[in-house]
Amino acid sequence: MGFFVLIFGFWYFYFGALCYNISTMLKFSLGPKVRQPLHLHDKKLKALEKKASEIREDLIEMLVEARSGHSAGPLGMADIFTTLYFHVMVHDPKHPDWKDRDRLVLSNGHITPIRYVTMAHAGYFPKKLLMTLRKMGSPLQGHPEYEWMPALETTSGPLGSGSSQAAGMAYAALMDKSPWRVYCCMSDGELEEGQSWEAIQFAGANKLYNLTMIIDRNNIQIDGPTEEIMPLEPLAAKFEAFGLNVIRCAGNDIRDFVTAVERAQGVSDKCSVIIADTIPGYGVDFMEYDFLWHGKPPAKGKEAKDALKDLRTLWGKIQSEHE
Ligand SMILES: Cc1ncc(C[n+]2csc(CCOP(=O)(O)OP(=O)(O)O)c2C)c(N)n1
Ligand SMILES: [Mg+2]
Repeated sequence: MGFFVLIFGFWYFYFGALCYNISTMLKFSLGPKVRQPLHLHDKKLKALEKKASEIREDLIEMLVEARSGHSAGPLGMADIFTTLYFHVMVHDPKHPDWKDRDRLVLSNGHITPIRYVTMAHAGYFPKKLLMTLRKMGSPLQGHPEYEWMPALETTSGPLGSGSSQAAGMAYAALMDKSPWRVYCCMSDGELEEGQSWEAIQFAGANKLYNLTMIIDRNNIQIDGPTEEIMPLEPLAAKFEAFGLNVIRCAGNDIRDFVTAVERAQGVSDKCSVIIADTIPGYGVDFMEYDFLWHGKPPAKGKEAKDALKDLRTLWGKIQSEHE
């Protein structure tokens, strides 16, 4: 009798453990949920570029509908957000609270429209919700509200604060020996906010190698070019002085950005910062490099049509949006 109880007990636990493992594998081992080498094949590069174009178009349609919101920063960061959500980050839109997900903190909260569109494309929520941007009761507010959508990771808007939150998260992950990484998007104008440098100092001192800061170096802020208002250069040298691993890349070149992330992940004794040289308003000819598009959308009608035409025809390089 005792022998049968022993054999049955053994199989009971063995079978239970097997089922648990299989269900865990099924839940967490597909698609972007697995940490994979980041090497970018041509086919994937083309797919990411196409996705970024679609995202830019949806962004403009959403901003036009909202009649307010930021254009220049979000357009310039579309390639980076697409690459983060569709190639770099380990995450699961169906389980946004999965504890081992990578965290993306958007410190320059005003560019959140690009995050919303990318998240909708990734499957976090239905695309039709995008048309509720900035409306009363919508989870998609002009600056990200964690309370209304926890997948945003934080509430942001006051510049500088996200960098400290991201550094705290990365520090906690190291304390817990957790595998997830933290990405923190910041803007160049934001670096005028002193709190940023407290966070950078903390990240350098604590060798937060699991934190990658990404600076949207588009050279503009609300009132004009950054170098005229509050010069930041030599920016790379400043980060290096705080003990960070500095990488510079072309922010609208997806392959270059992926290489920068690979280099950041290859360093295990320093926090990395990617200074991404982006083009504000990227894709819309009359917006590119112009700080006046920092905080307004194209008007409904001709302006909106022209912007969408530029995006669909790649600045007129192809004759019609259907080619
Ligand atoms: C602490 C704080 N001060 C001021 C602002 C107002 N503000 C919002 S965006 C912005 C300009 C920041 O420059 P940048 O992010 O580089 O602009 P972009 O490149 O996105 O046009 C300012 C001053 C703020 N959100 N938080
Ligand atoms: Mg800027």
